[in-house]
Amino acid sequence: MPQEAELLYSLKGKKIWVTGHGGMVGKALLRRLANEDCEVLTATRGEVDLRRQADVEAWMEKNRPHAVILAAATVGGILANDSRPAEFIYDNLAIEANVIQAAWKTDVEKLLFLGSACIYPKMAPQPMAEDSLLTGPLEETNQWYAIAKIAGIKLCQAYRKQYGCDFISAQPINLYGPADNFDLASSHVVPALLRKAHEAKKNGEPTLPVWGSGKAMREFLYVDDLADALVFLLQRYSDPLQVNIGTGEELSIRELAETIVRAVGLKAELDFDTGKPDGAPRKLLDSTLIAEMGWTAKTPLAEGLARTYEWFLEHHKSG
Ligand code: GFB
Repeated sequence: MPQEAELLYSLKGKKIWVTGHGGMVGKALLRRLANEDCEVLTATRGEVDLRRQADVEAWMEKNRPHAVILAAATVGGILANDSRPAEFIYDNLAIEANVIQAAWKTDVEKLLFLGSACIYPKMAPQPMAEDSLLTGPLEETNQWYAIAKIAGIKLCQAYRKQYGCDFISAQPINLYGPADNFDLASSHVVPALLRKAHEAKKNGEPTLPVWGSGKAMREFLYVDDLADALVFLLQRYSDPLQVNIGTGEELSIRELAETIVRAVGLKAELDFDTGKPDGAPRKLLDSTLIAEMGWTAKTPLAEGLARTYEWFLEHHKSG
């Protein structure tokens, strides 16, 4: 294991604004930051709508965070991305532009922007390294979201170049974990299959519906590992290049469905619906850069899935 990169930014005594604190990533960040000697700031959508520039500027002027983690975003699974393109591009562009501009205006010392692995070209060589950004066409189903996330990375680079701001960005591979979105119309594959498997077991159904061919390859990162990586980067990274965060392990959607079926204790056949899109054929990040700085993911998929299912059982009692 490489030696940990040197501490560049201490969080001690700092006010850190976690945007998107109500979401799965934001909640994991609050859990992780509770171990640091810092003050965490949060704001509800009622207090500040991040899509409104005047709201964001007024809130930042008043609260003056030292650091900002930009985890707020309009997100969703493959179908939500494909069917709500305007929301995915507009909301995310507006949120990023407003928060980054206000962070510069209020002299924020450090900002971390959260991108997404879908920024890389559909046919990028696998595993996808940071330098494959903008080398080819995007996957069609989530190009709207990807363009917004690429713009966020470019905003950080531009403010660093023109104004010398210490704004960095990172992109995780597909995430899952407690407080994920379990709504079948907008969720990602892990919560969708956990819920569907749970319901199939409860109703004694002989099959489990799985979208697409099952051949698409994916890599999954447990959200508490992501939060740990983000805090690590906040403290130890200060460069324009966006940093990949993954586990280095991939599996097919079929294998994922089989793992979930076992985790839930369901006895059913998988029923693939090829009328639904597969999306990108393969998404595996090259996470060498962060590994060389001394950070690696800790939670094995089986353990992360078990904890996520536990959370689901606890919070969807009628489910
Ligand atoms: O997780 P998911 O929606 O995101 O889908 P993407 C991953 C794969 O799982 C696709 C299949 O091949 C789906 O067809 N799948 C199988 C299912 N059953 C289901 C199901 O019941 N629900 C869902 N949702 N998928 C998203 C992007 O792409 O990844 C976002 O659209 C974002 O922009 C996110 O980047 C991380 O990996 O295909």
